[in-house]
Amino acid sequence: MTEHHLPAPLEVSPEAPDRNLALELVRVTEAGAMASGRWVGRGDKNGADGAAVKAMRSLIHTVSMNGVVVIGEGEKDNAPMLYNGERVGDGTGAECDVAVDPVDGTTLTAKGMANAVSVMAVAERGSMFDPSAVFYMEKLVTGPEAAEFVDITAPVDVNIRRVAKAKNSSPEDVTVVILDRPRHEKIVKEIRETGARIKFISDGDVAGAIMAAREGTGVDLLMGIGGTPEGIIAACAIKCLGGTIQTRLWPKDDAERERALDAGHDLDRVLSTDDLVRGDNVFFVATGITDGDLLRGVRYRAETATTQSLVMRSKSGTIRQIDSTHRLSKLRAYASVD
Ligand code: VTB
Ligand code: MG
Ligand code: MG
Repeated sequence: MTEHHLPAPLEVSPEAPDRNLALELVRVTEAGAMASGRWVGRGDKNGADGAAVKAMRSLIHTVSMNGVVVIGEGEKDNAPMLYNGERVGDGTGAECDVAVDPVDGTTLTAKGMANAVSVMAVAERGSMFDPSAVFYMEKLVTGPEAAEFVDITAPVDVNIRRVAKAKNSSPEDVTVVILDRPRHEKIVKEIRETGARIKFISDGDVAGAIMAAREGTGVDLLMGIGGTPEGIIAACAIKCLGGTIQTRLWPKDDAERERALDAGHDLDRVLSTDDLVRGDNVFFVATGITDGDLLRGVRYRAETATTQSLVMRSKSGTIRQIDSTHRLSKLRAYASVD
């Protein structure tokens, strides 16, 4: 192969977040997972969340970035720290938007159920959608194979048939992941009528979205209504994985609808991957808390804890799965329950 057959080098502006950032960020979600992992099955979701927030916060300030939390705790989980507007990182480099969900799946953690993860995403400053107006959004996620054929405004059966066709299969071969909620009664019926299979999750639609976008998980589509912050974090993952996320804000009542309209939101507008996170300088990291479809959960031994993480960067499209062994004696600060 001659030299000009090689891909052109990626253009990275000197102000853009450094590529090594991804590997720095993973320490933060590892810390969150190791801390909340001690709370697995203890029936205390706030305890699990608080432990993750505390651990992440103690490390996030050592990361080489000049970050502002735009999606944090606070509103939703009443967590005391990692609030929106908080500055995080060591203050070096270009300003960036930071999204954190110290535990996506606090109930999953409290009950020792599958797929609880500690997640974080970083992108250029001003690139993430502001999730504060409407708590929920309607979501549709699929991977690269079917991405260009789906349309959240089309009927459910149309999307399922199109995904099936894109994958040279039939609707019966398609598996849809959806949060198990009464609000999904109608969509569940419509999915079943196509013959498609359903994987219900009780929480954690960031993991659900990644399952839908990633090859080899046995899941082809995510549908249904979940949290807006989780939609933006999922969009960061999709930016790295390929595929698409299409969403629409879904006000839970008239008061929220009015507030959103007053704030200038167009509730019919389809917000897709690029609306939820602009640009191509997106970093996404997740560490498993409990064992799940994507990641193994934290394991503790006498001297060590092991974690498994997903580390991705949109610019290069590299997906890393990182298994780490941590020396507990050196990490007591965030590896114990108290
Ligand atoms: C959603 C989903 C999250 O909580 O926000 C859900 O996006 C809350 O749904 O992944 P309900 O209000 O219906 O309980 C999660 O499942 C976990 O934070
Ligand atoms: Mg959370
Ligand atoms: Mg969450």
